[in-house]
Amino acid sequence: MSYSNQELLKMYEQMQFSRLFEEKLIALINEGGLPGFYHLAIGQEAVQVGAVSAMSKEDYFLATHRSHPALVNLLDTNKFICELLGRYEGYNQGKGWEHISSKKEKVLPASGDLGVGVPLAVGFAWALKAQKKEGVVICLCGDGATSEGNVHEGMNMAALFKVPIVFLIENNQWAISTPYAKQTAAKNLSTRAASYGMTGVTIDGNDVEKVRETVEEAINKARKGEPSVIEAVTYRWKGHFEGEPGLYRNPQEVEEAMKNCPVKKLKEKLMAQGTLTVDMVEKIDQDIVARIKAAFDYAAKSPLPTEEQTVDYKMVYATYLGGDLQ
Ligand SMILES: Cc1ncc(C[n+]2csc(CCOP(=O)(O)OP(=O)(O)O)c2C)c(N)n1
Ligand SMILES: [Mg+2]
Repeated sequence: MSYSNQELLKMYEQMQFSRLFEEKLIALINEGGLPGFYHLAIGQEAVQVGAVSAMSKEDYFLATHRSHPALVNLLDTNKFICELLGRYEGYNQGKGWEHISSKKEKVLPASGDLGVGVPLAVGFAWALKAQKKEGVVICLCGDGATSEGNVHEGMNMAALFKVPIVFLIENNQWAISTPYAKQTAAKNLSTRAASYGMTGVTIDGNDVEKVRETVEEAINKARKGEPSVIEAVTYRWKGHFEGEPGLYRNPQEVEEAMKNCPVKKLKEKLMAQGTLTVDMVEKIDQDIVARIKAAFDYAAKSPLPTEEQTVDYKMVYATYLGGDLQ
């Protein structure tokens, strides 16, 4: 499958948006201006951007704790940054950055409980089928999460009940300090699909076009009641969360992986074919930085929750409805 220059440029911009957004988070964390834990996906942008660009308006995305590349591109930037800064206008009224969901933008809530997102996504996809809706759920899941029982039960049910779902396993080769080889004897994770009666494929997760093409095919199959598994292999450049030094791994391994940057790869291809110029690269970066700054400025002026709003917990129990409850 080949994509138009316009589509390729859009994928480049979406990956770069995530990269610059996460670099802004790093700067804020280093300044001491951002408390909490931020699981960055720098170096992994192609997996989620490839998936998001394959989705159509009816489709849903189930996030994990490491989902900025998808979320920054699916959600409203102002409302997203409002949540980051704990503002009432944020998706969860300032109560939970990592569990953002939105009915409007079709983003299903990530769970801090590893692997729990999978049965949740399967249930959601099953509901879409029961309601005879067109949508497919893209269910993101880390390599570490695939060792959780919930994931197996969810995949088994999905295949049995033929629900419209695509399991996208983002194999960044680490689950906190556990390397892939120490958590499973399986050579790759797509082989798991066969045991549930699904098809599975392992692809280069740093090739955004390949991810998009594979997810598009899987979405088409899922719409016909054929769920499947995609393992997209990439690498986590940063610590498990920003600031975690990653002393358990060899710096040379990280350096080696960083040579395979998905954003740089697409940029070089587009420059070589004349679709992207140095001036355009600069302009894209300037526009993204301005967009991020505008959202932070907006959020900084947006009110914090009042004392009463802070203890109004209905949002916590109805995460999927997000701000729509208001
Ligand atoms: C049930 C459960 N066990 C353990 C944890 C702690 N934990 C949080 S993230 C994580 C590793 C996740 O690895 P992976 O699924 O590969 O995602 P990645 O962080 O690499 O994106 C673990 C063990 C948890 N949140 N929930
Ligand atoms: Mg992982």
